[in-house]
Amino acid sequence: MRVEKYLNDIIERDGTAHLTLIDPASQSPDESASIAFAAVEGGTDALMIGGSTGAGGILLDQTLFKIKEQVEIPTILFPASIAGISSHADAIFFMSLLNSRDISYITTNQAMGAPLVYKYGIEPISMAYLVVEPGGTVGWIGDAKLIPRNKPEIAVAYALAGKYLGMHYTYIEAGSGANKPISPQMIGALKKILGENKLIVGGGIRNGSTAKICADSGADMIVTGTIVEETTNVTEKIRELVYAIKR
Ligand code: 1GP
Repeated sequence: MRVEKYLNDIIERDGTAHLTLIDPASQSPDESASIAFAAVEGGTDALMIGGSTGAGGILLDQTLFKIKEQVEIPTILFPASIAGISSHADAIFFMSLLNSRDISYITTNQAMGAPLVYKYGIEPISMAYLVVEPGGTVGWIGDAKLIPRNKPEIAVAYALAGKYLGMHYTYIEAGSGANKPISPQMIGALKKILGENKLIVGGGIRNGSTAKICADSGADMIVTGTIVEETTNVTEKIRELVYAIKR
């Protein structure tokens, strides 16, 4: 419970936590470590490590190894499949893509991966994962029956199901690089029914004002990924996002 408690304590203290998503397939392990270092300088709270395509094997291990040489904040795996598991991470978002049509993203990868998580002693953080339109690469790979962005009640139904199944966190996202983030109406409706359970929001958040709208609407954690790959000054960009969402 160490990483989960760390995140929950930050939410308690600051109102909202910021997570930086690093995709090992997008750059070299050394470059990922530089991004991680700069993101920590900017005030990010933890790193999510994963991606929909090619983020496994030696590349994943080396990325984590290099990152952990540079920073001390928690590294949390965000796997697309069993290939996204590494013994070098602190924790894993042990998630089920509840609105997938493909059972492998709902329970099969989880069953195949669970013995590795146990063997490696990685902390599992139980999470319901929901993908909203446009959904991006993860929507396609995960064969998600995309939740319409103007139908909060459908997102609420899935999130309630996840909560009743015992998942502590709900991650709702529009897909990496989405042209629009999750709507404030959907975030608000989700937070209302989740109560103490934590709500993570990501996909298409590129600046402080958008992050603030998500946080003010009820997000407990904000995830940004694409922006750290695009910006020329990671520290400054993360600082802008962190400043906007913390009290
Ligand atoms: C992907 O929601 C995250 O799971 C990050 O999205 O790349 O658009 O920040 P962005």
